[in-house]
Amino acid sequence: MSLESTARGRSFLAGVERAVVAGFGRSGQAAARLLAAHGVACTVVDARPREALAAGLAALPAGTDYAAEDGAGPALAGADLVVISPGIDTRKPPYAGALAAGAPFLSELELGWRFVEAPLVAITGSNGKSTATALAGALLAGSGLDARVCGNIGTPLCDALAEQTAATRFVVEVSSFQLEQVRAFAPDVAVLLNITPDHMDRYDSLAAYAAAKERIFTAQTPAGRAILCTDDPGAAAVAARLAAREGGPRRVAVSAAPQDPGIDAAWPDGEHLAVRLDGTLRRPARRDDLPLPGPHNLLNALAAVAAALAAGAGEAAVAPALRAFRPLPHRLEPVGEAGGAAWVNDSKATNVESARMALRSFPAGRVVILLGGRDKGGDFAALVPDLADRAHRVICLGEAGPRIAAALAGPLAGRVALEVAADMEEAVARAAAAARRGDTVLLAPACASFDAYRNFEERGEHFRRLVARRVQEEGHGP
Ligand code: UMA
Ligand code: ADP
Repeated sequence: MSLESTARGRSFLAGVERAVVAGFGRSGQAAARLLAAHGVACTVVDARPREALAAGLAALPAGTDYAAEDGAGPALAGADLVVISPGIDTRKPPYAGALAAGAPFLSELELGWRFVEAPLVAITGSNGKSTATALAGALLAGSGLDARVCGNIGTPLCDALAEQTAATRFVVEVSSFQLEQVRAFAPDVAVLLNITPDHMDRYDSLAAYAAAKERIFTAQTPAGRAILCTDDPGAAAVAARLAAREGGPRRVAVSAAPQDPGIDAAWPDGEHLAVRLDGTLRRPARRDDLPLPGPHNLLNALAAVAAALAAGAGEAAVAPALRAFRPLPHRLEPVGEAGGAAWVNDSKATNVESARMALRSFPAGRVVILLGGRDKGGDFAALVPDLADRAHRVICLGEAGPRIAAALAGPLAGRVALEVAADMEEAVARAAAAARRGDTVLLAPACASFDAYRNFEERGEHFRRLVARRVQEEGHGP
C-alpha cells in the first residue's frame, strides 16, 4: 500500500486547505513533506531565518510560504491545521496566544498516526523508551514481521510512513513533548515505563509533565492495550486512574514482583520471564536470555516482550531475539578497559533517575562517576544515597558542574571524594588518576549535553574517543 492510498489519512486531510508547520527540523520537514504529498499547502514557521531553511524549503512545492516565528501570529490564526514540532514550548508567543484562541494544533506524531493502517505500538516513559522501543522492534522483526522503529528515537513517524504496507508494525518511541498536542491518538498498544522528573525547564510542574505522558492512553478504548510498569509510583498512579475509567484500554501490569493470577501482567517468574495476556500465560524466555545489565533493563525487557506479543510477535521468536539484542550506543555501553578499570558510556543518562539506575547496575563502592552538562532543573541531591553506596569518587563537569558539586559536597563529605573538572578531557584524566583496578568509570551525566555538544551522541562519542586514546597508549606501554 502506498502512502497516498491510506483512506484514513486522506479523509482526515479532506477539509484542510492551508496548514502551518511550526518548527522545521526533522519532525516539521517530515510533516511538510507528508502534507505536500496530499496537496496541502504549508506555511513553515521557524525561529531560524528563511535562508537557514533553504535546502528543506526547496524540497517542497512552489506555494510553500515561510513566516518568522516572532511574526507568525496571523499565519497561526488563519490555519486549518497547525502541525507542531516537539521542541517548541507552546507556553511562549506566538504559540500560547494561538492556542488560547483555539487554533487547531496537532502533534507531528498524530498527523503520522492518522495514516497508519496496521497495529501500532507506542512507548513512553522518562527513561528506557529507546531501549524498550528498539527491543520491541527486534522482537517483532524476529517474528518475521515488517517492524519499523521510529519516533523520538530518530525517524519521525511521518517519514517512516513512506514505506508502509498493510502489515507494517510501527514501534514508536513517544516523548512527552509529542504527546502535548494529541487529540485522537489511540495506539493499539501503549506502554508507560515510568514517570520521574525530567524536562523541568519545559513544564511548570511535575504534574504537568506527567499529564502529558498520560495522554498516550487518553483516546484508547477496550480495543487497545495499556502496558504500565506499576513498580514506578508515577506509572502506578496512572494505572489506577485507567482502572477507574469506564471504556478504557485493557491493562497489563509490568513488575519485578510476582503477579496475581487474575490480572494480565509481565513479571520475572523464577528463571523465566512470564507474560499473561487476556488470561493466557506464557513463559517465552529465560531471564538470562537478556544480555542487558541492571534491574531497570529487566523491566524494559518485560514491557517490550508484553508489547511485542500483544502486537503479534510469535512466542518462539522472543528468546532468540533477546539473546541477539545489544545495548544501544550511549546506554550503559562498555567502551574499553584502561588502567584496569572498565569504562562505560551512559551519555544518554540525561536526568537524575537514569543516572541512579546506572549507578545501581555496578558493584558497591567501585564506581568513579562523571556528572554534569546542561542543567535541566534536576534535583541532584536525590543522587546522594546511590552515590554513597556505589561510588568512591564523583567528578563534576560542564555548565552544571559547580551546582552539582554544591548540592553534593555537604551530604557526601567524608564518604565520597568530589572534584570539579572544566570539561570532558579534564574529567577523563581525573577519572583515570582516581580509578582503581576492577573499578567502573561511568559517564552518566544526569544532565543534557547542550552546554558543550550538539547532542548526547556527540558527548558519548567524545568520551569514547578519549577512552580509546587511553587504551591505545596503554597498549604501547611505558
Ligand atoms: N524551533 C523553533 N522554535 C522553537 C524551538 C524550535 O522554531 O521554540 C525550530 C528550530 O529552529 C528547528 C526546529 O524547530 O528548526 C527543531 O524542531 P524540534 O526541536 O522539534 O526537533 P526535531 O528535529 O523535529 O526533532 C524532534 C525531537 N526533538 C525534540 O523533541 C527536542 C527529536 O528528539 C526526535 O528524534 C525527532 O523529532 C524525530 O521524532 C530528540 C530529543 O531530544 C532526540 N527528544 C527529547 C528527549 O529524548 O529527551 C524529548
Ligand atoms: P530514553 O529513550 O527514555 O531516554 P534509553 O533507553 O535511551 O531511554 O535510556 C536512557 C537512559 O536511562 C540510559 O542512561 C539508561 O541506562 C537509563 N534507563 C533505561 N531504562 C531505564 C529505566 N527503566 N529506569 C531508569 N533508567 C533507565
